[in-house]
Amino acid sequence: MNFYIMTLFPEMIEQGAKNSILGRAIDNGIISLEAVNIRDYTEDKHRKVDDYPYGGGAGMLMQAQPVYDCWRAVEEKIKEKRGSKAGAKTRVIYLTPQGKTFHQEMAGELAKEEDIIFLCGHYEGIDERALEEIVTDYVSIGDYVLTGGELPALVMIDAVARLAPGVLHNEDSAGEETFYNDLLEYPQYSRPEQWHGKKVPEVLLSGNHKKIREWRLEQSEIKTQRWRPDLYEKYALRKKLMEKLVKKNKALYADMSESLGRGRGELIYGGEDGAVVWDKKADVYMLSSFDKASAEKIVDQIPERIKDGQFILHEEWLLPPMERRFPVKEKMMCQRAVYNRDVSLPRSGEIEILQLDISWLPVISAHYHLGSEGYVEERLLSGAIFGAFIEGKLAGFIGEHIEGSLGMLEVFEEYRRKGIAAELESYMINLHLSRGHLPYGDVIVGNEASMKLQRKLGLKVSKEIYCWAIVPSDAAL
Ligand code: 6GU
Repeated sequence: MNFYIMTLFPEMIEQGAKNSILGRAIDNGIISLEAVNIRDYTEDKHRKVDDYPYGGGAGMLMQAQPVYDCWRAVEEKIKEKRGSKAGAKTRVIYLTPQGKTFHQEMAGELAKEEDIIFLCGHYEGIDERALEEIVTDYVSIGDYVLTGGELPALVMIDAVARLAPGVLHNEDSAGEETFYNDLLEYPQYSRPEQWHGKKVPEVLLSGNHKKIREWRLEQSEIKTQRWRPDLYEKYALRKKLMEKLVKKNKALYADMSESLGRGRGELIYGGEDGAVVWDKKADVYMLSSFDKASAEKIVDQIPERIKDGQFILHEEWLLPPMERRFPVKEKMMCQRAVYNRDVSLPRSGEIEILQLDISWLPVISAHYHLGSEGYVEERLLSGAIFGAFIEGKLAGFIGEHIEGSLGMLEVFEEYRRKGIAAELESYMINLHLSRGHLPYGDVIVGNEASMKLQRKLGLKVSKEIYCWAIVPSDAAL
């Protein structure tokens, strides 16, 4: 990930970024940062970059020419580096108190970019004509006025860079923290066990991970309610719906409650008559209409701009209004299997199960037919596919789907009837339990082999049938 900062004060950027974790990530080559001096591009013989605003008013304005030429040079550099891979125009973020307020989700969005250009203003602003030609995003870091865009650029770079893979060593640590779930972080303690007469809470010394998780959640809730009632309100709404879904039908609605509970689902609508959850990571809409009369209204909760995608319809009566609005191309009828207990499943120990890396792409793609090669590639890169090895040879694999369900199970012909599928699934169930997740999977109606396996491992299979509805993007044209 590469950051380019157009500024009149390059040392300020360099000084600000060279220490701490950000500095380490730069040294390790995980991210790169280049401060470009706008003044180097002025055509003025006195190296002047500002002038009085037409029409009068306080202060000076940065002129269009040096800003524009500086941007051209940066763009040129990026194009050269990308070569034939040149894609869409590089995002150019203008730091200004008039911009949209920066937040965690925006950081997540920007972390997907390969290159980002920041434009730091000074004086009273920049000539509008240059902004019109180069800026893609106007961003502020809060409702107060600073003397320039350098500190805001550093703030944004810090927040975005730490989300890039490999910047934080513990892959999990970017997920489970403040704002991830509309909850503030729980309090933390390190040695010594007693300090200033205060003891570390007993539960943290217990070694009981379930109890610790529960205590931390409770502390987060208390803290959020006290200090950020605005966030707490959002959280409480979601929690209430989750509890309702679990009470109504834990198996059928496991996808929705888990998406919300794992902090990846956004509650688009939640009422007495149904709910719509958007799983941000998988970009899947999950719909539920508790009574037939509300079906139309529930489908209407899907934002207007959505023209295609994947939808999980939990009740059959959602299908007619869905098909009136979207050209549904494919319907996959499923039943839900959930593992309701919190005890791990036993493992034989004879079969080795390992996370598969990207080098397995050809093998997995050749055997997995319910998704594209691109999907398998994404899953492998996310570390979501695991293989069973017998005498060092891959005998089969299992995965976690992008929306969080267990699946992609396949045992190669010559290794069947040896209990490998059960081993793989037990492994995944235990893994999900250790993360505090409810293990669940989708079983395609009529897949008796899978049904039998689920029951054997103690999963409960819903009698209700739900529908995966797929609306391909070209059908929208
Ligand atoms: Cl992005 N720029 C300036 N100058 N002041 C700010 C800001 C940006 N965000 C908050 N205050």
